[in-house]
Amino acid sequence: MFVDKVKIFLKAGDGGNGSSSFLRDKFTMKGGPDGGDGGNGGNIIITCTNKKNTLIDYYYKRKFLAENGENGAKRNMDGKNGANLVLEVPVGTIVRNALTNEILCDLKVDGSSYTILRGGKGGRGNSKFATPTRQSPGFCELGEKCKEYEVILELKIIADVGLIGFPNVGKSTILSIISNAKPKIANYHFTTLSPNLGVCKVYDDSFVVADIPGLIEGASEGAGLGHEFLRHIERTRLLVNVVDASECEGRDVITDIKTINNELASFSPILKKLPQIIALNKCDMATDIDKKVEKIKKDKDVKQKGIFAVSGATKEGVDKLLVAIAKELKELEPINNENFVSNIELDKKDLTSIAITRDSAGTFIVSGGYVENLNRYVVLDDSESFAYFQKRLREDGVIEALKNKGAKDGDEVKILNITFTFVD
Ligand SMILES: Nc1nc2c(ncn2[C@@H]2O[C@H](COP(=O)(O)OP(=O)(O)OP(=O)(O)O)[C@@H](O)[C@H]2O)c(=O)[nH]1
Ligand SMILES: [Mg+2]
Repeated sequence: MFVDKVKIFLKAGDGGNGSSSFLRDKFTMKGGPDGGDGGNGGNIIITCTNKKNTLIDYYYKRKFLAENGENGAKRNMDGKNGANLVLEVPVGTIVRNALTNEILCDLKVDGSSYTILRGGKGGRGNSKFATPTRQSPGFCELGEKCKEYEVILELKIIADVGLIGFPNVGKSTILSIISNAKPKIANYHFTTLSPNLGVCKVYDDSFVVADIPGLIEGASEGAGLGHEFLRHIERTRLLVNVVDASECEGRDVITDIKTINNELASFSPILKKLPQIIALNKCDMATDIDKKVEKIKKDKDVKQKGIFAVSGATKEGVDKLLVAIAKELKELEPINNENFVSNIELDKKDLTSIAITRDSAGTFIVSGGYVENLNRYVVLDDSESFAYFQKRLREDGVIEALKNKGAKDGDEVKILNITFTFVD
């Protein structure tokens, strides 16, 4: 099955918690703090590869979690870091934030990678908080927790040339002659169900050709299979409009060219602008080829960079078509094969936001990124840690913010899991 668009869930690994412990053994009565640090959580990395050509791996399994960091332990044992999770996608895969649709990265270089989510930092163990004046810290840090995000993976094939046309006109046959590809060829409509790629060699040049499933009238709105695949040719530089010159299925060459062009134009302005070569195929069965070529040439509505009479059956004219494609490509801007990586972070860390609400009993509830972050550093039943918590609330403006919201002496305030009485 060819899968070219999926929505998946990603979560980087949480950081492991630091440990709070003191050395105790039969030789040491009052050993110092020996709680180790938590390990860092694993990152989620997207790597693109030429070895894959569909996103099928992400169709059945939709949730991807990187490993969590292990907690620290006594005897200064640090927790193990969580392993990174590497997701392999085909070259040409665009990753979007599913909430905003913003592009996060567009990987086009085989083997290149992008770290989409970073694992949480491990918390420090209590031994890290020992100072000459504070020899027995009874607190440690919790590991940083990571949130789950939804992203869209979207494959957009990168090829120099796109072969387009009605079903059964011989697109795949032409691809099989001009390139190394071995697409399925048969005498019925919609033989090709997903894009085929082939590499063509003309003397010293080589380029990639994509053959997409047949288009029909209304393809740009979803008729037939076309709609799904039109976007795959948006990244090509040149189109070859393959037409059945034998008109054997009751077709008309000019009508066919125009219908296909209308579909391209209604699908996207990018497709409308792409230069086009016309291949009149099945000329072994066609009559009046020269007249047909002239008719196309004279039609001002048909913009073309050359008309070639060919036969996929006898291979007549195919070489000339190939040379013309190679020549045309030389005139065009080279394909943009560079990765794009946006500076938008999927998991922008929120360490500062403070939200104050009141519940039905009138208790002030303080929440937000600031509070969640503070949670990592505070152990409420440790007096030193609690003193630090109070200091932070004052210095970081939480007390001030509460006053602004109308908190007065004696009001109840809930932050994290503790409820206390507000004293100004
Ligand atoms: N006589 C003749 N038959 C051809 C020629 N080119 C292709 N065919 C035949 O036309 C039929 C369709 O060819 P395909 O290459 O599968 O056509 P397609 O455009 O890829 O079709 P879809 O994938 O269904 O869109 C096959 O039976 C081919 O053998 C040609 O030049 N002359
Ligand atoms: Mg085909």
